[in-house]
Amino acid sequence: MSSSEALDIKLPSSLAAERRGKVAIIRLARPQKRNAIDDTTVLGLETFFTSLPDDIASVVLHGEGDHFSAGLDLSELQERDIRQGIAHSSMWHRVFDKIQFGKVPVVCVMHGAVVGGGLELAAATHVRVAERSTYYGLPEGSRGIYVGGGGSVRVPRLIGVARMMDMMLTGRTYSAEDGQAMGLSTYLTEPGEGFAKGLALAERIAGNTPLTNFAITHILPRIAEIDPRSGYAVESLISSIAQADVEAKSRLTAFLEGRANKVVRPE
Ligand code: 1HE
Repeated sequence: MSSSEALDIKLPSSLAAERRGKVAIIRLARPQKRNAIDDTTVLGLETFFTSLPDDIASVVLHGEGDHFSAGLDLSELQERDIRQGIAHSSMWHRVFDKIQFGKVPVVCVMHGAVVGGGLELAAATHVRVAERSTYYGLPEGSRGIYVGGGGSVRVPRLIGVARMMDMMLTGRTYSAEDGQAMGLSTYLTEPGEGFAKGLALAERIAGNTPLTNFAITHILPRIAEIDPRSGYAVESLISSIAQADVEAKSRLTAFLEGRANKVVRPE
């Protein structure tokens, strides 16, 4: 495993960044407020995800303290009018889009509360790891507000409209195990083991070719949203582009010559 090094990106005190080899790590670092996400933090996330050095190949996002994130910083909500509310929500959309459709794949490691905007943030990443302490909620319904960070778009794609509706209408929360069964996470770990798992996954992802990672994170979700006939056409294009890459050719040759690892059974 690579050792930790500083990452030269200027961030607010609510965020902390480092790098380990080709993996950049970003930590929500405001545990005294349960990593509630204020405007400064959202803009800091934008700075981070748009300033990654070119030799970074994947990211791990995690949170400090007992909770991943308590969502939107509610103390900033009180003074906004409708116009300011729309601008604020649009800002979250812009920033979270830079995560989902950014330079590199992002692995999110979750623990404790993953609620409201915290769940929206996690949903904008590509692979989610949940420690068993994780629980999920969308308390917006009971607070008289509504999700504004892209949750209506991303969360139903993970768990369906009906479950999200239930969470918002009734305040229902889900455990880490339920979330794993429903698709909110795809890895479940014991408490304290999520970061190591997330880092190992990010290192594995960093070993893929950049073109393949681009196809998987930028093209796959778009194909899933278009009509199947157009989807097949886009798939033909991106698969032929990927396989024409020199690195793809050398990897295929390595397999055919018995020098590449085989696909193994799950543990
Ligand atoms: C906060 C926030 C926050 C904590 N904004 N300050 N999100 C929520 O509705 C979740 C609200 N938070 C909670 O339910 C709880 O804080 C937790 C379950 C996450 C953690 O509980 P606990 O007992 O560990 O901490 P605490 O004592 O509730 O909070 C510690 C401090 O963090 C306290 O401040 P202090 O100055 O009194 O110490 C809390 O006020 C503060 N804090 N959560 C501001 N969210 C783009 S739209 C998205 C819309 C949403 O995300 S709505 C969901 C908002």
